[in-house]
Amino acid sequence: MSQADAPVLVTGASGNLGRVVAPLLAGLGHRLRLTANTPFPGPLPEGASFAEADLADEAAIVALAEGTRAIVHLGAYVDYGTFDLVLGPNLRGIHSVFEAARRHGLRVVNASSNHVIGFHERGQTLSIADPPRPDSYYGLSKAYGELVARYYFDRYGIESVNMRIGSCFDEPRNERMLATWLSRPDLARLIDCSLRAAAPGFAIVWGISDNSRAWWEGDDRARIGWAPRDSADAWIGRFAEPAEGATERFQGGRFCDLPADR
Ligand code: 15L
Repeated sequence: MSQADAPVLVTGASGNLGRVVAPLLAGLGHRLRLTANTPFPGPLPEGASFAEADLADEAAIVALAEGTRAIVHLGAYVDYGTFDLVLGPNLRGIHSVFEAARRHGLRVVNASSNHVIGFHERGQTLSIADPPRPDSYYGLSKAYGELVARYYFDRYGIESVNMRIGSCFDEPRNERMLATWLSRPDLARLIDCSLRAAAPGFAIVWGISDNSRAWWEGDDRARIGWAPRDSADAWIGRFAEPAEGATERFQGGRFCDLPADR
């Protein structure tokens, strides 16, 4: 089997993003080796295999990555929560993934999040040069993930595309998502471009569709040749105007309005 025919390892395959994106990636011609800590919901995409594993189990992730050509890392604890909730899947998990990438010489396409910058106020337009302002332990864990990616590139030359995903749902659900929405096909194409790019180096890309209300611009998308095709603009005017409160003040939305963990 040539390197080009080798599968791509996808973590978090049974999660909210993984279960939707896996069939889209298969449709774009990628052979997939799926993994998650719960069974894949439904039939596997064409040509895919599935193995259950815990992201905190480094040896298992290293073994699963053997013979693959890249890792698409979608697995995580993905909500507001305590340090203990993110410790295994997110903090140990990102370490397992980058160690697997280093051991096998693989590129990583890493699902980061807008919650890395959630405590920036709305109305400011950010670029990836702006400092992180995480809004939760989840956001902190994603900021750590980006730093791990940076470190593994500088020290070991492991390339990665770090997708700061906004709100990836079937359609925008509220006023905030007019700025933050990412369509699922745009996410699949972003991953596809990240896998095919000749030399991404260390890249950060805002994971949002072509939304005229976006707060985020200035990233590394040109280096991977990605441009979104969808837009939240068709939903403008469909949601009630926001009320006052932290949820409406900060870019991270409801994560900024929740009580402190401790
Ligand atoms: C995320 O990172 C979460 O995984 C998702 O559930 C949403 O909250 C999304 O961000 C968002 O900010 O809308």
